[in-house]
Amino acid sequence: MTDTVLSDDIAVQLTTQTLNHNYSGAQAHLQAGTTMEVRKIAGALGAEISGVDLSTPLNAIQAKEIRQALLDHQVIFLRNQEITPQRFLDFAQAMGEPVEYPFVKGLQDFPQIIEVKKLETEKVNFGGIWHSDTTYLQVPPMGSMLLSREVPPYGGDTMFANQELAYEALSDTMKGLLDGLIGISTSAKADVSRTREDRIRTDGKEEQLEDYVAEHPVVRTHPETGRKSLYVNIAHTAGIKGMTDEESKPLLEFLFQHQVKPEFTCRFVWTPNAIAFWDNRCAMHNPVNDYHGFRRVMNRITLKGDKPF
Ligand SMILES: O=C(O)CCC(=O)C(=O)O
Repeated sequence: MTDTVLSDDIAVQLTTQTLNHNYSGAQAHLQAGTTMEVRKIAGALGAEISGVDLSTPLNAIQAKEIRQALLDHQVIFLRNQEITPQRFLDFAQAMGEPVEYPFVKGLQDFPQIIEVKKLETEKVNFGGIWHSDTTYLQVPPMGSMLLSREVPPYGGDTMFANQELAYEALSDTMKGLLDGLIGISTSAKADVSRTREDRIRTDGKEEQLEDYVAEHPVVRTHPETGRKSLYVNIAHTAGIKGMTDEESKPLLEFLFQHQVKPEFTCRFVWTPNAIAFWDNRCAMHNPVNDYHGFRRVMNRITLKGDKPF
């Protein structure tokens, strides 16, 4: 760590030396006056950021660098952030526009923060299937973030998959076939609905739940980076516009398997007070349900996106 009484120049020098010593080969980025470091955790996607303390407001440089790290790595992680719901919301507001989750009530006084939890007595984990968040909405979220409040002694990792790499790895002929197709997403697919049941029972919104359906391109273009990625997922994509189920099923089944090949993924091992912030426009995620008998509690915020194109 850098001693804060040092001048910025010396502080940056010292921190650089520390980085070179501890993390040779890691991707590091230092800016005068900050000690933020961005370190990849896997070949495909994912980077851990250190040198940021979210218990005080971010300055503009830090906010910009963190946002850039998200675009560069698709999912970013910050550990040791023991912060209040208000500070978590402040961080989310510095990254985008927090919105409410459709099915689950927020915390008292914080409607945009929901609890994602699995109790000791439960067997099903919330969102426990590969997906990009709520693609059944007309305007699906740009990103989502989780802050770990209680973690099991082992297990409960979250996996992520890079959908730009998944698209890139396809043959030109398959890319040509997929470009221009429209996928149909629904909130009612049985496998994912089951993963929400426990939470809806305890924390569900009172208003009548509706099923949502939305149409989005099978290959979407990232509105900030311009890169193309696959935008179907086994949790929500139920068909392809203009195709019979018989026609779309084998194609979708191929894509569902292809898009989560191990070489497109990374895996985050949670510690208490860690944050994961992912970009739903180009990455999918899947929390691993391997910790029956233990409790896992997260706070989650969703960030507003735009209509996929
Ligand atoms: O619990 C997790 O790690 C992820 C949960 C999830 O799928 C979500 O919040 O969208």
